[in-house]
Amino acid sequence: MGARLTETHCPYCALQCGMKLSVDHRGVRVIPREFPTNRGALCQKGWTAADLLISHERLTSPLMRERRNEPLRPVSWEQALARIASAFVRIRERYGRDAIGIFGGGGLTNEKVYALGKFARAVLGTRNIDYNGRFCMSSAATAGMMALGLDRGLPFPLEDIPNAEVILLVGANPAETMPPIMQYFNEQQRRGGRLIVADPRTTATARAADLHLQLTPGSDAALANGLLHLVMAQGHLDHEFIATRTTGFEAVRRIAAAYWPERVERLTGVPARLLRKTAHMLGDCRYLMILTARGAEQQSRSVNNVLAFINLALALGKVGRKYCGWGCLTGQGNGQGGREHGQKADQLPGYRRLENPLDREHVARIWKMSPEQLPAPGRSAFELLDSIGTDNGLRALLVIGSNPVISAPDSGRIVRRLSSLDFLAVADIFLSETAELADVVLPVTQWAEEEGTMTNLEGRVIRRRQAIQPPAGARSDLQILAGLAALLGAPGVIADEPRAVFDELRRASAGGVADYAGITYERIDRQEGVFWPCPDKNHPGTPRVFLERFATADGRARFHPVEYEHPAEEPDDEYPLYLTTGRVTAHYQSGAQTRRVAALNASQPEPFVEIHPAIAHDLGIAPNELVRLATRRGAALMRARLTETLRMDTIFAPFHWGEAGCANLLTNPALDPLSRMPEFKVCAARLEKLTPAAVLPMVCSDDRS
Ligand SMILES: Nc1nc2c(c(=O)[nH]1)N[C@H]1C(S)=C(S)[C@@H](COP(=O)(O)OP(=O)(O)OC[C@H]3O[C@@H](n4cnc5c(=O)[nH]c(N)nc54)[C@H](O)[C@@H]3O)O[C@H]1N2
Ligand SMILES: Nc1nc2c(c(=O)[nH]1)N[C@H]1C(S)=C(S)[C@@H](COP(=O)(O)OP(=O)(O)OC[C@H]3O[C@@H](n4cnc5c(=O)[nH]c(N)nc54)[C@H](O)[C@@H]3O)O[C@H]1N2
Ligand code: SF4
Ligand SMILES: [Mo]
Repeated sequence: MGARLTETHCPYCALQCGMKLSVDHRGVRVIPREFPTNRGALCQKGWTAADLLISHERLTSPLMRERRNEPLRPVSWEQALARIASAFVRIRERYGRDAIGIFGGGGLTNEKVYALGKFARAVLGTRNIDYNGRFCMSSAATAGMMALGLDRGLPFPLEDIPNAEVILLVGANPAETMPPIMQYFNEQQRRGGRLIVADPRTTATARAADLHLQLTPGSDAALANGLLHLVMAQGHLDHEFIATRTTGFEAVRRIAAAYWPERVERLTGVPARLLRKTAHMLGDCRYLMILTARGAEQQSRSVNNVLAFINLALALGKVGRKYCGWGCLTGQGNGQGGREHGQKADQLPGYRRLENPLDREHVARIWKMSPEQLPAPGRSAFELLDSIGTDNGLRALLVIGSNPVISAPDSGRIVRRLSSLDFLAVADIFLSETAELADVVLPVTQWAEEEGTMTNLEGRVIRRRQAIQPPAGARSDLQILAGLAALLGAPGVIADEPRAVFDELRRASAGGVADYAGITYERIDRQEGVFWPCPDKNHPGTPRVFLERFATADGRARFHPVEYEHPAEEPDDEYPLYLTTGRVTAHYQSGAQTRRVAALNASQPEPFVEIHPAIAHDLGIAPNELVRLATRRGAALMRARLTETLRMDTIFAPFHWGEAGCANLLTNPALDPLSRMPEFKVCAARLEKLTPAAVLPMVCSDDRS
């Protein structure tokens, strides 16, 4: 018998590369496919994704423990769900509805995200639901809404990228985080375009660029304002665009006037000569794109960072025009859809707002409840977890699609918080580090075992299709939520079938900012995805937004005056280095999935820190030596990798590992005042050589402090 082929998408990042799964008697195999995003290419993670489906570490039975410190034991689904429902009821009676929290994820399908938001508000009645997108692109989303009135990561499809004459990538390392996307940048350069990269490290992306601005961590707003100062001085402002399509430039102009190149060189470490050259490139071209990612966006002043770059693009008249614009490279598989349909603390489906009376009314009608019954906005992701154990804090938590023990900032504190919950339930594919702390663990079906929709980094809604049967014992997230709703006295409120949920989502989003009303599974199949907004069945979808008007009330984009402010923590005598964190190609996020894929583990087997050889030499650190990193939050042990790709004042650690090598033991949970994004990208650290006597007990201990 021949192999059965199913067209679907990679389970990991927001590029959502098209792939086929081939299933026959020998097993499941990944075959790349032509899709308008990846055009037949895949990264290492995509190629090996089928290993997730056959992993022997897969959870196939619910697990439960009666008391903390007892081991988790397999139980029936009935026992596990009944335990969760009774814990929720008990805690709700004793401490009120808001003592129950939900923590979701940007990798969940649109259907799951929608159901999760509805489950929190309409079944549990809690205001406390948030998700890991707060740790991801929430600052770009906030800035995009403020300046342009709409948060669609990219305002254009990827196919437009090669047409840009100049592209400025800020804090983005797509060569390692989305390798197939590099085709577009390469093509842009082949056509004579220029690529400029702003990153404290000489990454693979920076090496591919025409110019590399190796800025000081945390100095992005100074860089943007400095470039604005220069394009003004060089006479590159688009006065007509500013007058007809924007408001608020005057205040921004006054601020930029004070960012003269020599001052900006001091703040950013980028030579004034390079700043001038960059400004000329930006100012002289017809088609300019400025794209930001986590480097600029994961800081305690990151909404300002993004606004400052949007100001620059607006001043040059390069937003809302063909082959131009500011965009954010969204990261998680459904990082875009995951932020639109209601798992965020302040949000209802269709990017509606919980604080808006008309939005409440619309969604309450679909949910067959009164608007008064809808709770108010709740706490943001870090604040939600950090409230555990405080007065009026969380007592019970359901985590679904995230692994915050590894990925939340100041993770030592988060582990202590989670351990002090009255009740923790985790739904996952694997026994993640967060699931290890749970009272009940629910095994879920994964990508190729279920259906649903995802919205990729372009705003293109695509289909995840089922290729194989799930293992006996696993249930889908939707089935879990539907089952819990029934036990909690709300049978039928959550549908357990993806198409039914999607139809409800379409109605709930109709007329909203992220309008999916005209999108159906069948249309997605016919069109290779449909771009939102798509308000009705005859509407073609919207690959390019803002061409005629911005999504603000008056149709104009808004400048926002932004000053550079220091990061919350800077190097000093005690902690003399900048520590920044990020990713390597082989691992995905908390590593819960990719650390279980043999080929990926072989390529990146253990936690490491990158150090400039000169710094290592001063400290007597040899290549590949185990070193101790310390910050005001805690300490971690990592393998030293010496490399000249770093600035002398900066070290870099990926965050894909747990235990003693967890980078988030070190990171600073200082939050952006508007987006509540933590400062993952900047904190002050000290590097210590280990004495031989110190190494052994530290490696063996399970100490997370
Ligand atoms: N291999 C792999 N790919 C992934 C993921 C993964 O975990 N692994 N995750 C996906 C997700 S969810 C996301 S959000 C994306 C993230 O994708 P990216 O944003 O490309 O990845 P990061 O490595 O987090 O950060 C990008 C760069 O920011 C730089 N940086 C650090 N500090 C600063 C600073 O102060 N200013 C500036 N301008 N730059 C700075 C870092 O050196 C780094 O090279 O990747 C997606 N793709
Ligand atoms: N220091 C530092 N920390 C960071 C970052 C950084 O750059 N530096 N980046 C931040 C960013 S951008 C992000 S996005 C976060 C991500 O951090 P996490 O939220 O921890 O991301 P994942 O590792 O993808 O976690 C997803 C979990 O859900 C499980 N899972 C996958 N699919 C499903 C599903 O369909 N249903 C259910 N129930 N479970 C599923 C996976 O097995 C995994 O355990 O980390 C943040 N943390
Ligand atoms: S780039 Fe992203 S979507 Fe594409 S194969 Fe790699 S992880 Fe998967
Ligand atoms: Mo992310």
